[in-house]
Amino acid sequence: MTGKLKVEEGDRVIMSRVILALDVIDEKTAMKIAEETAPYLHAIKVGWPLVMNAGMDVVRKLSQLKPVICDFKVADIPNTTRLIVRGAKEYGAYGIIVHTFVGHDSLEAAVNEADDMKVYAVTEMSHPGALDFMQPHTEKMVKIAMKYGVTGIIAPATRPSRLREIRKIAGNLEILSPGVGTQGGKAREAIENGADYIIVGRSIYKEDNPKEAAKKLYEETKYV
Ligand code: OMP
Repeated sequence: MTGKLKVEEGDRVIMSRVILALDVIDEKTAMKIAEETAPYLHAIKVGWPLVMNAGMDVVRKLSQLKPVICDFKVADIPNTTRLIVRGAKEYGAYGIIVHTFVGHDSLEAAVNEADDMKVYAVTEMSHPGALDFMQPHTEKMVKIAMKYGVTGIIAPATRPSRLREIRKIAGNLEILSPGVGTQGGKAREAIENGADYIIVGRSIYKEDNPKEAAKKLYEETKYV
């Protein structure tokens, strides 16, 4: 995504750069936070913490509010990858996150099975441990993700200079950037350095007023 976003028509928010990482474990809480924050979100990301407690039906329920990205960080052989991607699709997911380091055949299996569901490939994670094994291979992973036709990649808001480097090689791929807030990254800085969307969890759902927190992040990034 480039340039200015079309943002509001009257009171209705049309587009946002904020993806909520809904890592709460209780379904009722999850639905409440999702309902409150939805007007300020581009999508909702759910992962193992919520799905293990609420079951996959929560993907369907949340999809009534916003597109849902299943963060299953799939890292497996092509056949298992296909089965997981198919499962997410059957529950109405909008997108799925897979690992890139597993290589070309698993990535290809994910993209083929996903069909019109979006595939996002992890190329560099936001935590310090990503420097141990991942970062030395980021560039190669971005290139292979592009080659196999993913919709977007995951790259760290905690390292804006890396985001800038990754954007240079990622062309028009969407960049989803986690690590904003609690992990130390800054929303606007991430967008200014090449991210299209920020992924934010605790700095929204752990706030006293998640709606206000989401709105603030939305406002902060909407014209970047
Ligand atoms: P907060 O740190 O609470 O904002 O949560 C960040 C969310 O993004 C969590 O759901 C993480 O699992 C996820 N995430 C990262 O924090 N770092 C990454 O490198 C990749 C992800 C991800 O794939 O979403």
